[in-house]
Amino acid sequence: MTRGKFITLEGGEGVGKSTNLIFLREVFEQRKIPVTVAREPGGTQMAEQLRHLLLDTGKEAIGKKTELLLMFAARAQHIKHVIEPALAKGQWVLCDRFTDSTYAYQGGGRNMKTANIEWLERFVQGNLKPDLTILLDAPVETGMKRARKRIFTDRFESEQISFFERVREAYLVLAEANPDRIKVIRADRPLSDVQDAIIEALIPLFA
Ligand code: T5A
Repeated sequence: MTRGKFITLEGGEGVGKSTNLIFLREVFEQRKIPVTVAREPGGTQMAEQLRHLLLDTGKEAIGKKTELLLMFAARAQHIKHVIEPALAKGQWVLCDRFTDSTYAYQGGGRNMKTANIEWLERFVQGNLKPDLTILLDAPVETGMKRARKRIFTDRFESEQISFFERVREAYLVLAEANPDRIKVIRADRPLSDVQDAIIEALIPLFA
């Protein structure tokens, strides 16, 4: 059995990750590629409960360390119960956010030490890394404008613009350091152009 491919979609708020995940699922289904669609934080019953704790604007402030550890706790469940079994069965896994989000949000946004994130990444994931990461990049204001159309604002969306500028910068630094894995696609243009660029980025994996 050939192991499936692991593809992640990344980017700041409102850049179009969920929209393009749906598009990609259709592309795979048309090509008869078996696919599992997932999101982080979340993806299992317990990980979705952790997502709720992480995104809820509750009364008790969540410390930076708690936030980081809960992200990896949810990820450990997700890997064990969804991602690894699907890849082992030959399915492709399409995931809305993964560990690059932790480097961007907890590392860039919250200024947490990269070395701590790297240690947790090794501890939780072993050798697991995405085969391809599509980084949708747009000016912060563009993404926020799109995200604001929604009724609910989660805990992260309540952050200052400067937080999201740091997140964007951290993503671009990651992309520069991992040019083979991370493909940056400009997301501040018509959706059809974004989707053409996504397909182009996928071609090497289809070969
Ligand atoms: N987080 C997550 C961490 O801090 N650390 C971690 O390790 C992880 C895994 C999760 C939050 O958790 C944080 C980051 C996040 O803040 P989420 O809901 O998964 O939250 O992520 P969000 O970024 O908040 O999701 P959004 O729904 O806001 O953004 P999307 O999915 O990027 O955007 P989407 O597809 O919903 O599109 C937004 C709107 O824009 C339109 C869409 O139709 C939609 O209305 N749109 C476009 N309009 C014009 N042109 C285009 N090209 C468009 N593309 C989309």
